Amino acid sequence: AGPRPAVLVARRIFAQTVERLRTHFDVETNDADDEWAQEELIRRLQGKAGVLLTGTQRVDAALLQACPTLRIAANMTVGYNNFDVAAMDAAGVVGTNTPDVLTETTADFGLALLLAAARRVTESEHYLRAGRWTRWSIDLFAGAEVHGTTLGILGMGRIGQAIARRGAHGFGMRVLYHNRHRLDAAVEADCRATWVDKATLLREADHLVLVVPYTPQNHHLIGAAELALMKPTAVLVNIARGGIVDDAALAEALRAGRLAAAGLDVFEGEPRVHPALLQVPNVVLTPHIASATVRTRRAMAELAADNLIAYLTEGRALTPVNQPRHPRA
Ligand code: 8YV
Repeated sequence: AGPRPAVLVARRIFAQTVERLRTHFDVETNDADDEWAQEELIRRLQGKAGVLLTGTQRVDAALLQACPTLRIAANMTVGYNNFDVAAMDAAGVVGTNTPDVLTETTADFGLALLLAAARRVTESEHYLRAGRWTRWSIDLFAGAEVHGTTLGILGMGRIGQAIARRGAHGFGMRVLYHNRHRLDAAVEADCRATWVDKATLLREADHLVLVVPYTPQNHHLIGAAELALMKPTAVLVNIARGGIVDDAALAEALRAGRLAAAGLDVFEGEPRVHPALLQVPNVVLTPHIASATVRTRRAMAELAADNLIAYLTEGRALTPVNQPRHPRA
């Protein structure tokens, strides 16, 4: 056997996971809670065969060219819009993500945001904390109904399906979805979900949850024109990626009462949040935590590490997003 491969853990993760990586590799870590600048990442990647990322740093042609020893980039995320997959294929570098382990946890949070926004949970809590609750009132924080309404889901992958099952089976909702591909009849039956075109989905949904991957085609998939199709009583939830929604247009629709409320876990240009969103009361804002339970974040880190170990010791990644024809040796 040759020397142990070297890997880079580009963000602070769990010590236990790093220890496991150290049993196989020479490991360099980033123990600060800040992301390295791209040039710094490239500098640290010199001589490394693998990298563990948290889904924000770009793996593009420039990085791949500047890091000729890199063979695998393991995201601890299910979304991998930080990967230029075509460039990785061309360079012979494998990318991996962490599907399945976060599906149910993330779906739970989609429902949490929908319920919180519809039932004005955070808005009313701020009112209470501010000492403004002095009496019962018949329409105090009267919100939108959730159970028994029509749930729209845009993007019907694993998480979309898990949300559909919660809506249909738990809340007695009628579920409509739009996806590039229709699901198999058996999956549709299990989710009790019906495929419709995008405009019908926007028009008919009482509430709409976004769970599509972020691709160039999905940039501002929900902008002013799409918001105008939605019911003014609707709640919009985004647990997918910032950039799928035009945040300025959404803030304006919320301000003008053209949409009842929104629940947002992801933002264009996060961790910055569009200042207009901070000004409207009828939006629940959370800092990209839909997958953040103790158990799920551990499972994500472990799966990312398992991908590095499996690929660099046995040549076979567990959950690859691409299959380069000529992998780097
Ligand atoms: C993570 C995510 O919060 O999986 C994804 O696509 O966006 C999230 O689960 C995050 O990027 C942690 O690595």
